[in-house]
Amino acid sequence: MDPYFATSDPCWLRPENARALLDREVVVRGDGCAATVRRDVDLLRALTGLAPVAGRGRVLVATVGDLTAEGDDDVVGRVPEGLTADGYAVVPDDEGVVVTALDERGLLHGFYALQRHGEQLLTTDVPVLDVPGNPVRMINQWDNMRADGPMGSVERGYAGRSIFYADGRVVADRSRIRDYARLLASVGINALSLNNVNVHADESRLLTEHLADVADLAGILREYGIAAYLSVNFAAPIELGGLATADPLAPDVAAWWRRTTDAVYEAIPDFGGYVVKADSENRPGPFSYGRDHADGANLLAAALEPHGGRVFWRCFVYDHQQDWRDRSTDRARAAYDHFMPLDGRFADNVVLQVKMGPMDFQVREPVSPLIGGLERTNVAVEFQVTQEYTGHQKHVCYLVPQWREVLDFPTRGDDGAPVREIAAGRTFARPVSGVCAVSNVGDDRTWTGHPLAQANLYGFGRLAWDPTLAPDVVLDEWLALTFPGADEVHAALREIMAGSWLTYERYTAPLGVGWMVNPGSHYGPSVDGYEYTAWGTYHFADRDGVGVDRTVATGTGFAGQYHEPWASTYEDVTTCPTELALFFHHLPYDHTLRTGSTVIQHIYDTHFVGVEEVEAMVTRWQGVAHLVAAEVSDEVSRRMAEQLRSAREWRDQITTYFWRKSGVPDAHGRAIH
Ligand code: GCW
Repeated sequence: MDPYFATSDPCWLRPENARALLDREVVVRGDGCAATVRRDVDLLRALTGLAPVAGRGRVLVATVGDLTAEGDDDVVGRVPEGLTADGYAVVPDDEGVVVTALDERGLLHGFYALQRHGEQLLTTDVPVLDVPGNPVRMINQWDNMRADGPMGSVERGYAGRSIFYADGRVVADRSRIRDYARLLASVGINALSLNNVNVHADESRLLTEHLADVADLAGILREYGIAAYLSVNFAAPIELGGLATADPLAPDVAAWWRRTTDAVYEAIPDFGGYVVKADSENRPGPFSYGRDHADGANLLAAALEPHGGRVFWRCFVYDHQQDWRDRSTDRARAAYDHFMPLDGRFADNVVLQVKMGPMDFQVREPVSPLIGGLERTNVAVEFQVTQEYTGHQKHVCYLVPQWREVLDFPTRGDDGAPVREIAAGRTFARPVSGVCAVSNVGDDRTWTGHPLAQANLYGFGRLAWDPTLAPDVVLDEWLALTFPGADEVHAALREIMAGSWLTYERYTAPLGVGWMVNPGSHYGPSVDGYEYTAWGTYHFADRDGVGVDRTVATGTGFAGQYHEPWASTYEDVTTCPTELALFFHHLPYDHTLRTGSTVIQHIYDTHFVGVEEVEAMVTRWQGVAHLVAAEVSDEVSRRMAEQLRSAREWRDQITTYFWRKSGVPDAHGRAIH
């Protein structure tokens, strides 16, 4: 029998959560994802010893097609309108409930919903419909095949080594991968890219030499309704094919991609497609051949098109060899400047994958203007679940509120479409749009290093499925599933986690200016760490003020990339949201913000308050730690101690730096060094 989280924490899929389901007779029809449901039911019964209890009723799991064929017209007639691919309905009948869907993936999602919502959903007296808000719900692994490269086993991974690869090959024991697929499917993820977007020589060969292993991984994912993707090297025709060029317009290059892709589909008929990072941070791309990114993306799209595959082409393209003395170049502008002129030139199976902000997953950024700019191109918004700039999974930082804010932002201004509508492809009919996120898991027993960081993976999946879910609702779901029945723990963790993103923002880089982290690791404070580097991530603090002038009038002009009213709102310091004040403006320390506080006093206040909030978190946690299993609580306690140390270090370095620069003392006379 397959293992069920044999070597790891089951996260939110604790077998006891299935009790209400297992108390009932479960009848599953079908042999695709339905077979997975049947097997998981058997596994859960074996693990829990729970058998159907007389009088509790039965749960029938079957597609609409199946029900129709069996003559269950009454049930089919009561399926609410609006069922779509991957979605499900739960319809009460005389014997209990029927979980139904157009396809077997939908059955799988319904099955996990019955574990998530238990008795409440199983006893519904009205038919319930739940369909995904985004067609594409993708996770990107940044996993490397070897651990000895500069970025280790998982680039920006904070939870141990890759669960997919070791020593240059796909791991032999794939039970952990199956458990991961189960976790992802349980929150509705339907696509997974299997390797780092920085494709090194080993991973490049996943496409060719390791294809049998990839097919095996794709087979596991298929059982869970997840399509496999590979990140590919744009220069693969040279690297793997021995060609002299990777020029997207060269016929032999196109032929190589076609042949190679045909072979992939022969091995994996439902392969998802490619993810590409090109002309970005030393990755090869079309620029080397004097071509643009539409030429590059369409090359791969043409190879994938006959098979129904897609290219996720990343827009994280900027000059990472900037001269810090050059004030005319602004990294924030780069994605829009590169890709907006190409809108309309991409093939139908190209999806532009745009990071949520114009810079790089900072704790606070405005929404990328490219998301609202593109009108004739599929868009997927990229989020980062791994906590690269948000505390390396040593700090508690529940990111769902940040993502929800991005998804809600009415970036197109007057036509009102929020990012979530754009990502869902509802504006301008873009059928393969959606959301992607960089994974935060590794082979750590808890999957995510910090046990509480599991909430971010859970939350991303839930928001990808339903981008209108409230962050607190998602948090409550996660708490209930992860710490079943522990009300006091829920109350404490709710307080600790709900506002933890804003707390993190308070004690780190102020007012949207970003970075101020140690170069390379991106952990811990170093105010000038990136100030004189080539990365384009500056704060420009001097004795008079701080911030980046991105206005059209006097700065880099970035504010002008937005639709109205945002262009004017950001341009004008009196209307620019306070939390983005230094992202858009270089302000004197004595400038009065919209909050009534001066810039310098705001910096002091938020940093002192941020640390006080972490102190309160620690105290709150200490009150309930004994109610949680020791292996989890020790891990949380250890990491919280580090969070507190680090937050104090941030506070002290930031306040001291700005006091020394400005000479302005703290109005409240607190200790600055
Ligand atoms: O945030 C930066 C990271 C890189 C990463 C890059 C990207 C995979 O520091 O490690 O590379 O973004 O998104 O491509």
